[in-house]
Amino acid sequence: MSQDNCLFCGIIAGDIPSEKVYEDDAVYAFKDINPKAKVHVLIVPKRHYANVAALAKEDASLLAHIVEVAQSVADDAFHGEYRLVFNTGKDAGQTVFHVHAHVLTGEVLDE
Ligand code: IU
Repeated sequence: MSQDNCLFCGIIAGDIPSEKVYEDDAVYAFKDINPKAKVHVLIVPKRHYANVAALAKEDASLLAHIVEVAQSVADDAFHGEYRLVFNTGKDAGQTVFHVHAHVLTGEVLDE
């Protein structure tokens, strides 16, 4: 279910350009336009949830699937090691209110 005026719903629909990394029936993954690591991929569920707490409550197996996709991105990019971040709420740095996992990998990360 997509939501009007949602940037990531627009990316999933192909209305807004993105650099796709992976896609299946449930999720879409693409390169972050402002990368914070050598490899910075965003993984979003195709169904719109505002944040990770809503996703966990409504569909925990979809959240687990996002973790599996993150693992696979890092397996390809950097011997399976990665940082997985869900900014949750404006004051925590969330700017797009369609849940997305930041996968940071491809290099040794600062603490
Ligand atoms: P945040 O956790 O909501 O702050 O993350 C939003 C991310 O979406 C941020 O890292 C942006 O660089 C990224 N992004 C993008 O990849 N493509 C876009 O068209 C826009 C934002 I706007």
